[in-house]
Amino acid sequence: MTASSFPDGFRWATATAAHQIEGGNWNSDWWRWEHTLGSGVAEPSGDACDSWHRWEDDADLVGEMGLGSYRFSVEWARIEPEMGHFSIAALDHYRRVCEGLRRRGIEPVVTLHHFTSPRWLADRGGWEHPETADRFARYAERVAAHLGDVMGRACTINEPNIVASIGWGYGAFPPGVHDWERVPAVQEVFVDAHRKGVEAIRAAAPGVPVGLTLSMTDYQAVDGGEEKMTHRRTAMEDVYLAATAGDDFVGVQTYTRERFGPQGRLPNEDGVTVLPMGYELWPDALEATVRRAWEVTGGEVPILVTENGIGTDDDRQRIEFLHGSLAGLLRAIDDGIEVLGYTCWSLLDNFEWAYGYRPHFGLVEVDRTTFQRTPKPSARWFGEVARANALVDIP
Ligand code: GCO
Repeated sequence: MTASSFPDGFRWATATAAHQIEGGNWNSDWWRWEHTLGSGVAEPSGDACDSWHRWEDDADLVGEMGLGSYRFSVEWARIEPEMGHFSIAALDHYRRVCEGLRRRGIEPVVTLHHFTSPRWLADRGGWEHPETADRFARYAERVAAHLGDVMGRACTINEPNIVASIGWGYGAFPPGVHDWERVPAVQEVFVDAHRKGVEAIRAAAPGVPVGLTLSMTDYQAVDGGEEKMTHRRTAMEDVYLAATAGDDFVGVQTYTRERFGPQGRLPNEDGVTVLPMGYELWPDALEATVRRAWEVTGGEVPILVTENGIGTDDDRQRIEFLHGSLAGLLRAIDDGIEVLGYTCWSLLDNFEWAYGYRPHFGLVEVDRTTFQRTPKPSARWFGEVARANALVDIP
């Protein structure tokens, strides 16, 4: 019988990312991409949730839910607006955010790169240029030196596999390249940057746990789809999981499953609910990816679930999804897998990249003109789970 309680010290968190909530991130490659004809982005990020100014409201919301951690990202385009020129004012801003969280008893989990890059970096080849790894390490060193004594945990790069595949394969993220042949070189730069980033952070902020966060999908083979599934999974995940050796944790970020037949990816299965972003409602995916990450890393790297959630207007569906994901996570923990914590994506309804503001992943609703935050019933339920450190029944 699987326990309903989570291990002592289990970290309950929610997450956001700078570009998706702060507003006015005009010096980034994403801002330029959003205003590029033909990029396919539904709408520009604009003011987002105005969290650059309203971050204390966000910190209060996290505290009121009783969560012990808050994962957010710092924006490279603000911290190093021109190559080699660092903004102390921007670094001080993020230091105030970390201090404000700690005053509320919340551990700051800081992501250094969450999809967006400074325009000057993109103009120099971005993540396809080998030099970017060293430029990232220099940036990471400055952030760790400024925030090392106030940040609780550092995530180097968020979902490099997504940036590489969507930016250089599908062409739906900047730089909008449609050439899968170029993706492996981008992967290599990301892996090199992560390793150098870990080294830089450990040197400047000794003792701060550091890891990579990776988008992982419950890849399933049906009717002879093993070869196609394995090919996709290896390219999307194993390259990066191998790069986490020696890290303090690996951040697993899971949303759904994908099925593969002999010809490749299969359409969604008949009868399975499809979410507004076009993929299946599949709460069991998290258990599958946590088990796989543990297996591929040989049980050497503790797991931290750094994103899990759904974009939906049906908040009860959100609660049911979270409940299902957490039930699966308990089964994995019950089997001896070391899971340090769970992070619900997202604190706020926010800018969902190419989809704009349409998908609602937030535990908290945000009025697009007044920026008023309103917690949803799922925020209350998730707060009960965190306080109980156990899986609470669905109301
Ligand atoms: C990602 C990003 C988040 C997304 C979330 C919902 O994993 O793609 O980290 O920025 O908003 O995943 O799609």
